[in-house]
Amino acid sequence: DITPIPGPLGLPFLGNALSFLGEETPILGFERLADIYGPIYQVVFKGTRTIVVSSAAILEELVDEKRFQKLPPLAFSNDSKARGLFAAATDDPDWGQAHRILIPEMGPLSTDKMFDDMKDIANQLVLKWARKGPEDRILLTDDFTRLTLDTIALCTMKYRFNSFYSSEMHPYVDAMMNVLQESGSRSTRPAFISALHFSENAKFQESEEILKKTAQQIIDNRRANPVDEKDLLNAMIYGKDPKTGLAMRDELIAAQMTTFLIAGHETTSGLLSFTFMYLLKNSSTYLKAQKEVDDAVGKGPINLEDLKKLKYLTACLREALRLSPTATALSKKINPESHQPFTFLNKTYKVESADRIFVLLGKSQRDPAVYGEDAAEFKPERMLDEDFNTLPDGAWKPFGNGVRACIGRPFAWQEALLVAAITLQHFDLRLDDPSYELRIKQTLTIKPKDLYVRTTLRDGID
Ligand code: MNH
Repeated sequence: DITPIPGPLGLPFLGNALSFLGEETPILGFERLADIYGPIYQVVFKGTRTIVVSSAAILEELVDEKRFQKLPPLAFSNDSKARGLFAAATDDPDWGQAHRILIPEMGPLSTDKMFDDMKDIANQLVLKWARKGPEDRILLTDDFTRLTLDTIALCTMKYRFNSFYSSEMHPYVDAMMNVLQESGSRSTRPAFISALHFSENAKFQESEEILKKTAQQIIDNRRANPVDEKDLLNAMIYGKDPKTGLAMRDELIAAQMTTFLIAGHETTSGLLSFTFMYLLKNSSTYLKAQKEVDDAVGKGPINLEDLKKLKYLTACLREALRLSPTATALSKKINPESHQPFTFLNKTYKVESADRIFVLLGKSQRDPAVYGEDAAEFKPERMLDEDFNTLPDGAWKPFGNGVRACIGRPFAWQEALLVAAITLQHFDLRLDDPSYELRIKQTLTIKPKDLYVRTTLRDGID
């Protein structure tokens, strides 16, 4: 007995695109429809049915890799000569090759070795805030974006953007923002309307060129000045796929670099911004986190071993990523050989192989069935190891799942923990506007909008 999936009526051939046109934060549009139509509903974009899911119980079915797999986003462009890890399909040989070469480079052992470089950039942030002092009104998201961009570039390719030494963002960042913004809009806009956006399209192409050029420059520079370093860039230039014995071609290396620079900084910057936003809006959690850092680290330089002691701060990061998953959604499709329908709340829903399944993590991770009636509140206590490790499978998936899960998770975690700890250790932060209420800014990822803070250097710290 098949239950039909509810949803708004679409206009023929525009599908449901119209209701999203002009929407600055498409993810909130999807969430609003979930409030109306419930934990499973359907919309039609560009002739494809999208089944939008908001419950942890359904996500628990979707993470079963025998039945479902990742459906890559409509990529950054139509240029399909070389797709990076994030955008490639799992059966694309380029994905397999890059995955096998890069997985060991991004594991916990490798990220441990990046600690000193991470600290190098974190100290630049500390120095800037200390020198500028409490008179400076800091747009927190911008400084965290400088930090995460510089960190991913230094740690993985020994390249310095030196973002803290200029007031403008690096042209690369502008180009990237533009590509992200435009691909976000394109994903909900009918193709024939996109085709009419002439100036946007020209700028999009120009931005993509900047991204490619920057990546190729870094590769050329490395070939001209080889370093005896076990970093990601060397792994890509000299590494061989253990399965095929083949090395990666330049074009594919460049695609991976763009992927790493984009995927490796936007999301972590957002995570840090949201974490501080929640800590500052919930002062008891701020004080608790700061005290934990004081007890574990003291006033001296922080080291890698200290991070493992920060159980509460770890829980704060998990809780922030639960409430505000910076990568907002997962895209899935049914495996061709699997014909089992969904069951949910004793109902059966049918999924076709042409359907896109779209999981709203901001909803599924606030599911009252898992987190209770206070699911929307920031309560880091519920994310301490014991409870965290026994959560149901579909309850917390901000890094995706299975073979296509985030390859940068250990990296992001180490960086976020280090930076949160080092700033709490050195500064007292406060909101510039104590009555700040969260608003969301969305490119492909989300960040808190207009989050301004002030910082005061604490006593006895140098
Ligand atoms: Mn990351 C895939 C979230 C940090 C590089 N990342 C994913 C996916 C999610 C995700 C979700 C899976 C998407 C999907 O199923 O379609 N990533 C995050 C979050 C953070 C993050 C929330 C930080 C917080 N990611 C990072 C960092 C890097 C990185 C840091 C690089 C160092 N992520 C990737 C890459 C992929 C990915 C590369 C694609 C992996 C693959 O499919 O093989």
